Amino acid sequence: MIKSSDQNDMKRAAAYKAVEAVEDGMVIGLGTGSTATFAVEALGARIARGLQVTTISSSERTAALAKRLAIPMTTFAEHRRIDITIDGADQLERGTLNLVKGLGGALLREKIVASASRRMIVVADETKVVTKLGKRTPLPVEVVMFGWETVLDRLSAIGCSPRLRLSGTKPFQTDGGNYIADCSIDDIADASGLERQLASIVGVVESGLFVGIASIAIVGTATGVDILRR
Ligand code: A5P
Repeated sequence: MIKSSDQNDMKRAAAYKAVEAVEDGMVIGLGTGSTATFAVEALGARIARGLQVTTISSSERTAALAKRLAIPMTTFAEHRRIDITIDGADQLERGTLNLVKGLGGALLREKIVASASRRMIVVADETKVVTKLGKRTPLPVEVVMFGWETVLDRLSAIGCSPRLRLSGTKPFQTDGGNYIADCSIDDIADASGLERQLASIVGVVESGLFVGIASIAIVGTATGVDILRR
């Protein structure tokens, strides 16, 4: 069992290493979650020392943090392309760098930001690395609010076991005002196939499967950081 303080040290080490790749003049995509937060803080510290960049956040939560840290922010209206996005993951598949993301609920904006990026650097502690995507965490699927019950039926029909995410007694709502179905899947044998299948269900907005998007992963371990490539 890894202590949470050790896990935080690993997340911090990975995030700090990733921020070393940021250079003057870049547009940076800011991820969401505890590991991405370490990266935002490290970026804020570099900006305070004179680094000149601007950023696009993948959630309202991250945007609020960036604002607090006086990190410059822009929008896709001003910058269509992002140079580097630094974001965490719930599962990171060794070899392919395919990911499961979205436990923090920001998967749609995270995927838009990552997909618009020349490079996505995944930052994670070693507990996130898996040999095959699947049962370590549920696969979050963002669905529209209208008719969500029927969308969850369709998710069941393709072999996912969906559960509507709650916040207290009410459905959890994303920044985009949608719901999330957390799908239990034991073994994701064909991530691209599953992603296509999910996208074909009317009412599914996006899934937390990131296939072929991550360029590199920086993984914090008990002894330092490992760099994983595809
Ligand atoms: C947010 O929606 C998620 O995709 C996070 O990036 C992911 O859950 C990893 O979060 P932690 O770094 O907090 O584990």
